Amino acid sequence: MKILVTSALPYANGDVHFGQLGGAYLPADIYVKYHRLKGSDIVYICGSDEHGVPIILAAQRQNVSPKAIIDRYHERIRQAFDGIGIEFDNYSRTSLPVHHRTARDFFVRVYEKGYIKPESTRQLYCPSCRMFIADRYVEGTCPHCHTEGARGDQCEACGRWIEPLDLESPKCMTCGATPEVRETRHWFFALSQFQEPLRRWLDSKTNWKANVKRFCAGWFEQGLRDRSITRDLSWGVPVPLPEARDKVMYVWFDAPIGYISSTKEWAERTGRSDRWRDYWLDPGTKLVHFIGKDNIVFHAMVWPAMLMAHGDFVLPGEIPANEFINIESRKISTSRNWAAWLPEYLAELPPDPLRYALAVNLPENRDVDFAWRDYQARSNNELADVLGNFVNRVAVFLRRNYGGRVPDVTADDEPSLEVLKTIEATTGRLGEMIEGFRLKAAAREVMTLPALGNRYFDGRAPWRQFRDARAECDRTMNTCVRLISALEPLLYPFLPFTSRKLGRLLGLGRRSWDDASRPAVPAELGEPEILFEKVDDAVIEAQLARLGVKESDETVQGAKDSVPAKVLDPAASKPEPVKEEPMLSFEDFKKVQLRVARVKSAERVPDTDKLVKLVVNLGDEERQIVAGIGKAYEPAALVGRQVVVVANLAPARLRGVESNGMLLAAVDGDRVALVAPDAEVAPGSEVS
Ligand code: B3M
Ligand code: ZN
Repeated sequence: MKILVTSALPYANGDVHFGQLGGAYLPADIYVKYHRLKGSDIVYICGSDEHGVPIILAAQRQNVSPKAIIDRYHERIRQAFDGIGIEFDNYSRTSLPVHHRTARDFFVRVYEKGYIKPESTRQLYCPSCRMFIADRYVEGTCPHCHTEGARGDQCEACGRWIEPLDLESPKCMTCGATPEVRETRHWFFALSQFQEPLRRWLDSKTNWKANVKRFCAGWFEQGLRDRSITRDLSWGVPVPLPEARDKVMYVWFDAPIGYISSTKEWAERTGRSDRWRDYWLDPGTKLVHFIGKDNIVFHAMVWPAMLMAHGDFVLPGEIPANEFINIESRKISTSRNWAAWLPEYLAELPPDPLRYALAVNLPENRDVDFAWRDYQARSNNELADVLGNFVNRVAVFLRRNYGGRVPDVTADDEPSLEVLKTIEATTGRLGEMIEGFRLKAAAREVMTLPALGNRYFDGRAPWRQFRDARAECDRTMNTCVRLISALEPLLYPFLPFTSRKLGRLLGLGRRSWDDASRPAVPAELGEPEILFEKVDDAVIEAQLARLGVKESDETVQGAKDSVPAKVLDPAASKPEPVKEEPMLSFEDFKKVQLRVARVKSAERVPDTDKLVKLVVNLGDEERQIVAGIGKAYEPAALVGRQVVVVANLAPARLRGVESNGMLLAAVDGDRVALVAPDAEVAPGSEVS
C-alpha cells in the first residue's frame, strides 16, 4: 500500500516551538521512520506556508517585505527540522511557481464545476491598518454565549463558529482600533453542498480519534455554510479569474493544496516528474495528515470538501490530530514568549533527549505539560542511566575482557531465552502501536528493553561468570549484544541519532525493522561513543529563566498565538443540578477517608476500553484499584501522577479484578478528569 504522510505546513513567520514540534512533526516523523524501516512505500511531505495574514503582519511589524520574512524563516525552519532529525522526503514552500500553478489549476477546476460563486459581502475593515481584517484577527464578544475575547472565526468558550460581523464590540487585534463594515465582492466555496457527502464520509471513519469526530459533529449540527475563499490582499496566490484580478486566494484554500505541490516538487527532484500522480490519483493511497487540534476543521471538513469538489484526488485516510502542549503548566503564547524554541534549543542541547521527552508525553488524547525538570529527569534517569548505561557497560565489559570481540554462541539457558523472547514480542507490539498511532505508548514501551537489559546484566553478574563460568559469561554477553542489536532499529524512529551511534558500534550495515526480532551480532564491537551527557541544573535554570522574557523582534516573532487550550465540545452536557437530599452530617462525611496517592503502575484491564488497573502508593501501603478512566487516559500516562482516593471503600471486583478503593474524578459527559492536589504532597496525605 502507498502511504502519503503530511505534517501541517508551518507559517514562515517565526521559528518552530516545542508545541508545534510535538503536535505535528515529531509524531509524523516517528511514524514515517518506522515505515521506512519496514520497507513501506511511504512519502513524507511538508513545506512552509508562506501566504496569509500572519506573514503580512510579521512583515509590517519588522518593516520589511513579506518576501524577506518568508526567505528568512523558511530557511530557519528547514534547518531546525533538520537539526532535530525530522526527515521529510520534500520540504517545499508555497511561494514557488509549482505551488501557484497547482493552486490556480485546482481553483479553476472547482470553479468550472460550479462550486465557486461570487457574492457581495460586508466585511470588517480596519481604518488604521488599512486592510480588511482576517477572521482570526478580530476579537470581540461571542454573539452566542457572550464570552469576551472570542475571535472572528470561532468562540473557544462555546465552540461555535462565528461570523465576524456578528461579533459584539469588535476590535482589530493588530492595533486595537474599532473596525468599520465595508462592502466587497468575494468568491465563495460551496461548502454547504458537501454537508451530506462529508457526513457520510466521516461516519465511515470509525477508527478516527474522538477529538476529530467530536469537532466535526459540532460543525454538522450548526450546518455547514459556504466559505469565502478570496481576500483583498496583495500577498498570496492571485485568483485566476479576470474579474478578480486584485484578489488573492484565502490562505487556507491554497495551503493544503501545498501538499500536492510539494509532492510534485519531490517527484521532479527525484527524476520521475509524474510520480506524484501515483500517490494523489490512486484512491488506494493512504493519505495521513498529522496536525494540531487547531487545524482539525480545515483538514477534516474544508479540505476533504475541496478534494471532493475537484474530484481527482484521494481523500484523507487518517487525521491523527494532537491536542496542545503547555509549557511549565501554562498555555504556550508566542507573543508573550511563553514558549520554547527549537533553534534556541538546538544551539545548546542535543536533539534526541528532546525527541524523547516529547515522545513519551505526546498530547495524543489531552493537553499535556512540558516541564524542563521533567526533561532533565528523563534525560538523566532514563536515557543516561538506563539506556546509556546498559550499552556502555556491555561495550566496556567486552572491551576489557574479550578485547571487544563478541562471543559467538547461541544462548539456550532460560533467562537468556526469556530476553530474546521479550525482544521479539516487544518488536511486534511496538509495530502495532505505531501503526495504530499510539506513539506515546510506543516510546515508553521501547525503553523497557534497555531496562530489561540492565536487570538481566545485573542478574547474570558476568563479572563473576567470567571468573567462574566462562561459557555462561559468553552467553550473557552474546545476549546483551543481541539486545543492543535489536535496539538499533527499534530506537530509530524515536532516537535516530542514538540509533546511528549504535549502528556504528555494531557495524552491521543497513538494518530493517524486522531484523530486530532476530537480532544479529557482529564479530566485534566498534569504538563506543558516549550516548548521553547528563543535563545539569544550570542548563535547566537557564531555560526556565528565558520563559516569558521578550527579546528583540529580530529573534522572537509573535504573530501566531496558539488557540486557547480547551476547545470545548459544543454539544457538551449540562451538569446535573446539585441534589438537596440526602443531607450529610459532618460525622457522616468524616467516615469517608480521602487520601492522596501516587500511581505506581497502570494497565488496561484486558478486553475493556474503560477499565484501568492501577497500583497506587498510599504512603505506607500499596493498593490495587480498578478505575473506569480508560477512555480518558492512556494508562502509561498515569504513572507518577498524584490522585485522590477513597481509601476505606469496601473491596469490590470489577471484571474479575480486585479493587480496593476508588479514584476521584470529575465527570462532564464523556469527559473524565482526575482530581489531584494542586501541589505535590506526601503520598498518604489526608484530604479533608
Ligand atoms: N499554516 C496553520 C498553522 O501553522 C497553517 C497550517 C497549514 S496546513 C495546510 O497552524
Ligand atoms: Zn487594525
